Amino acid sequence: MLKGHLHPLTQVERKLVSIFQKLGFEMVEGPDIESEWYNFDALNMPKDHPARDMQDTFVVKGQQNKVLRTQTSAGQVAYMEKHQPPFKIIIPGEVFRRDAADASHSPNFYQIEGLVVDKNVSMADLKGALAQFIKEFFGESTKIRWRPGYFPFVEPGMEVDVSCTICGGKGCQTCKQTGWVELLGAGMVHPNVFKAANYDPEKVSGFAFGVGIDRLTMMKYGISDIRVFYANDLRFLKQF
Ligand code: 2U9
Repeated sequence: MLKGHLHPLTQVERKLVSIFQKLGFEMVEGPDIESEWYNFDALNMPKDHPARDMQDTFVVKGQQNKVLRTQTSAGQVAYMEKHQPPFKIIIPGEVFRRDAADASHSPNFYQIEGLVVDKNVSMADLKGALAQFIKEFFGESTKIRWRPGYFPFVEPGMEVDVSCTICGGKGCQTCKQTGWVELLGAGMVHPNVFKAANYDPEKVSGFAFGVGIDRLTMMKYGISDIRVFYANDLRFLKQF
């Protein structure tokens, strides 16, 4: 009898959730349709922010101020309103952006975002947690490079690169001969985000990160086109 099995993105999502659970994170889920407040304003992206452009976001017809979430952090603000720190949460889920599909873009993709809030959370805590996750997912010998980066909801923000998982850092097509590939974004939660959730930024601090599940899956298995995940071609799916 021919049995079905889990989609590669689901397999990787479950693996990621289990890694973070071992690090003490609790999994939380949020809705696909969010208010503009949770998706943008509360994340320090005011009305004039370029990411809010209708060109980039799917707006839900007939429902005022509702959008398809562009990032799962929308649900994390809602979580903060209902819970008090300390906590460590991850939210996996599908997100939506009005990007034309090509080898590295899809209008719907999967993400996992993490949020840790407590007293005296530091950048060292952030780097420690992400290094543990990266080494468990890609292997102990993976090298990590931390670079400054900008995201409106964190300050300071950073981008994290890993030694190319395809060539091991020697240089290939995937890493454009640099030996490094960009893996994820992270940073210390912006005081304005805490204010939006009615937390006192003088009393609490936190770190957050976001990572594309499609991208991780592509890097782990050497897949060069994101569209294969959504094409339902059994010749591809059966390989997992
Ligand atoms: C709260 C506050 C801040 C989550 C973060 C990123 C940086 C990031 C991208 C990675 C690839 C999205 O899937 S992607 O396109 N995300 O770079 N995400 S910091 O920051 C948060 C989350 C929750 C309350």
